Amino acid sequence: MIRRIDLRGVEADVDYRAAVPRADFDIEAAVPTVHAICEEVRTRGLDAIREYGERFDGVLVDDIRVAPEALRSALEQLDPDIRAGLEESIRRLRATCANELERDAVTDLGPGARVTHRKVPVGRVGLYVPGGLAPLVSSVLMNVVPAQTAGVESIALASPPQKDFDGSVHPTILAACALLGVDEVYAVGGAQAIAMFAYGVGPCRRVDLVTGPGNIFVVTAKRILKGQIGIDSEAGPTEIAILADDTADASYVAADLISQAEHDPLAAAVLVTDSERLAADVEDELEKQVAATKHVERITTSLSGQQSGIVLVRDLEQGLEVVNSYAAEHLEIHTEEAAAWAARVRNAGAVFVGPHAPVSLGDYCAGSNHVLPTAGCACHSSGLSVRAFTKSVHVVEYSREGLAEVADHVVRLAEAEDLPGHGAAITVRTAP
Ligand code: HSO
Ligand code: ZN
Repeated sequence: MIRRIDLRGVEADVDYRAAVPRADFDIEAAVPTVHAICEEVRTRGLDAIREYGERFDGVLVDDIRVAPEALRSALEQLDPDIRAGLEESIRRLRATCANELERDAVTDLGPGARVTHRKVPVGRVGLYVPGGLAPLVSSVLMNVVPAQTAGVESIALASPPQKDFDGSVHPTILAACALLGVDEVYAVGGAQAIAMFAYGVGPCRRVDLVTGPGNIFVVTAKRILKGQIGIDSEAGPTEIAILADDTADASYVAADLISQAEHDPLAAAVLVTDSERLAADVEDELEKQVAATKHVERITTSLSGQQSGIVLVRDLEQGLEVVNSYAAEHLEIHTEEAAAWAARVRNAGAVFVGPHAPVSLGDYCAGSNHVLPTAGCACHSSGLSVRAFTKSVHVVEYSREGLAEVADHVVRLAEAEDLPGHGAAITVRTAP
């Protein structure tokens, strides 16, 4: 079901990314189609949005903005156990987010010379919540809570219209919005939702920043419209990598690989281990556990795809190199001294340390965020956090004395760049 990739004989300094490839998630190939969708939305507005809803989601939506009563009644009808779960998740997320808030950094550089690095929330954000293979209600919380904690004033949320719910957004997603006090919700999915946010269409004003995961259309639209709007990382198909030694419990490892394979036939599940025994036991466990789970087909496709595998390494040092170059969305560490290995991880969207911190805990209730960079982007990008919804501005305050102190340096540097006008803007103030 899952292939083995033996890297034990491979010398250092190789590009391990090539040895453990991702699934085909070809954003560039989708650009022409998605570009056309964005242009239609830009030029034809609501009509285009409604037509794409009919074509891609199978339902013609009358009013794309969800009515306030629909939000209220979704919350009233929410199963109390699900509500309790959402509330616990919100409580934990709020606690970590509150702790992430950054203060302004004020630096005094001498008398009358101050620079403040001021943290400012983004004004208006558009949050995307997928509704495809599963309505990801937890993603509502993962987007909204950090945005609210950052102090974002205006939050709009879009999720695909559901045929089974009269073209509205899935009721559990609506209930979560109501629970969080988000009242601007649109039944719009895919690339058209991102274009709506970027251009401002019908009842939806343009936003400054779009965040949230999505399918190839959503991710491609984010790439095309980046610049027009800010985006978080490009979150593609889910990935889990596990670094494990002989002490790992094969039933835990297999369950965790399956948990993320469950998302998507393109999801990647990668075990990196120096233990033949563990590799064999995980293979047996996968056979057993997959047969007993619900979404067998999707999971089997994911686990048997080129993007998944059991990678055999000489030792954990080589394993660490592999996981650092792979830069997984989620990385679990099941080894002795797991925290010490985790501390040496540079590239991962989130790291889960030891046998009792599975990714699915992080998906719902750990207090961490589950909107994370995929496709190796963890080597340069971060997952959602309060910081993703915050900009910073340098505020420069100098007095005449403060300016005089540094004036000669500025003038000389300006001369060196043959920009005497720059220097003159200093001397006009400081010349006696
Ligand atoms: N593992 C997904 C998030 C998710 N899981 C939502 C369940 N619901 C991507 O990080
Ligand atoms: Zn998940």
